[in-house]
Amino acid sequence: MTDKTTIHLPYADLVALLQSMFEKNGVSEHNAKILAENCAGCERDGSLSHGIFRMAGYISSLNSGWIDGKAVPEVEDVGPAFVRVDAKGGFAQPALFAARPRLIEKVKENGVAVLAIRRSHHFSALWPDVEPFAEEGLVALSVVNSMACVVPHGGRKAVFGTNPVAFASPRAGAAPFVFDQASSAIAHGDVQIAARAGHELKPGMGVDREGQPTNDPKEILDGGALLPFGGHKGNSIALMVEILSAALTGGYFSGEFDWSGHKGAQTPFTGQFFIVIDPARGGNDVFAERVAGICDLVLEAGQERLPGDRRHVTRAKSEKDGIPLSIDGYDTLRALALS
Ligand code: NDP
Ligand code: PYC
Repeated sequence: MTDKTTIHLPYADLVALLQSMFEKNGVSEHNAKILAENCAGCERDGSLSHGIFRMAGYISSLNSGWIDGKAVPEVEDVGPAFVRVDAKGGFAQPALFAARPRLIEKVKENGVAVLAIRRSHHFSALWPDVEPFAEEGLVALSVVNSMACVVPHGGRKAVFGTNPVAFASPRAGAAPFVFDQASSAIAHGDVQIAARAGHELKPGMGVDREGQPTNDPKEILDGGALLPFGGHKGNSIALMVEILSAALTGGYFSGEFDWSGHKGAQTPFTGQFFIVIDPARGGNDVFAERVAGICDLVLEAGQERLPGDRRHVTRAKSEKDGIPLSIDGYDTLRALALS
């Protein structure tokens, strides 16, 4: 029996649709292609909090004048192992794209290099930024801060963003090992999705506007806040992300930028940081086999699956059958595209 509530779109068709939407809303052709591939890749892999669900937010932000969709990032070579980019108020992904060749050259030359992006908007998942490094045999770690919606452990006022950390490593005989996780108990996007669907959250994820624990996503969005994952430990990771992504890069902290003059702005204007390592410099020529070995041990010990496995299963299915979009989601997207 065919499912009449879902349509399946080839990746290339979704990219083309999203690219035209970005271009129609003031993004240059070059930047629009990068963003469309990123967004379609999230949808293809089932990273639904950062797939087509985000298009309304991208468009709203662009139309508010908060982002420069045509920004041309300025890449600066500032040391043997240090690349810096001023994203000039544009998106982080074109800044990464512009800096990548120089960054990889430095990693090959020195065994390690860092990339500091500032004055950038990041509105997506972080795994698409690190996974390609691991596909080229490199180890990569990236962090990005966002907008203040997370109260520090034991605190009363939102200071941190949902501040994800993503890590990617080559793994012999399999796709790279990749994890990508917010330092809040749940990503803000998933709170919005739960609110829209009328679902309660698990306990321990957020507080209402009075600072009282709540499982109601609407109360969290309406003046409440999220909590760091894992109490004081997640809190320190969120703080580290602010330090690396903003203090070190010259970008804004999550609670520092002022978007009040841009009605409809939704994209955080912060910074992003990367460390990329050539594992061959470790003197261990079976690095990727060792990574596969420890992953196997974890699975043999009883962990049901590894991070990234769900995405790869979803990706394989999308590549075979097309990317599943609910008819409602597709109609909303097309309405946005025509508006
Ligand atoms: P999840 O908690 O859903 O997943 C975090 C990681 O854990 C993923 O790598 C996931 O792999 C893995 N994982 C989940 N369940 C299991 C399991 N049962 N066993 C083993 N591994 C598991 O993600 P978050 O809610 O923390 O974040 C969602 C997204 O939001 C991320 O992509 C993040 O980058 C993005 N985000 C972006 C922000 C920004 O400022 N741009 C801010 C905050 C979040 P898998 O994917 O395979 O399920
Ligand atoms: O889901 O927390 C989130 C988020 C913030 C910015 C982009 N995504």
